[in-house]
Amino acid sequence: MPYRLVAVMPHTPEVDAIHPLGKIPALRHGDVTLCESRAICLYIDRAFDGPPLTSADPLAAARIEQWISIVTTAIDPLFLRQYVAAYIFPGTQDGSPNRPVIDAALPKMKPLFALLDRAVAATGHLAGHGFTLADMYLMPILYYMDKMPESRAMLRKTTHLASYFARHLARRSVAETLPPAMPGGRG
Ligand SMILES: N[C@@H](CCC(=O)N[C@@H](CS)C(=O)NCC(=O)O)C(=O)O
Repeated sequence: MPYRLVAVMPHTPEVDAIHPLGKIPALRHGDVTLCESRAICLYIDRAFDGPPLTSADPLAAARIEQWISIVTTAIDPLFLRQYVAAYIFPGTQDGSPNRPVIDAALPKMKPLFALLDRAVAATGHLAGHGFTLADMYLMPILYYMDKMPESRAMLRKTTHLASYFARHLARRSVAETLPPAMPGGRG
């Protein structure tokens, strides 16, 4: 769907007006306001025509939700909020990457890379045989993994996951939603 991205920080008045905790993303569509990414995706999926992001089949839909939940509760907190954050919001005096935080994350990330590698090995997707919302939750995380040195090496070693990432990165919808360059010249 066509959209207009308004780049605002969390806890600014525009965001606070929509999200009770001041978090992004937040959506405006006419008079509708919504927050929380899963709720926003549900609305977009059901309110507009186009290929479904999830499935009408109960078990297929549950498998998609299962992987969204694993990505949001196990992968995202470690990969993004601990590891990537230690590079881009390091909290160090000179702004250099926070090595203790990075070094603590790496051994915990390794088995999760292996888990994801196994998950996509059979069909090239996280759930079922097509590109779904579960893959849409994972792709942005892999995008950042490919930008940082240790995670890039881990990603390249997981052959199924690496080819999954390369294949889906070429999708038009992924290319059109790549984030702006990161601070420090990464990406
Ligand atoms: N469960 C939320 C998480 C959103 C979230 O954590 N957003 C971050 C930026 S990626 C944020 O706004 N952080 C500010 C804060 O937590 O105070 C969702 O899925 O939308």
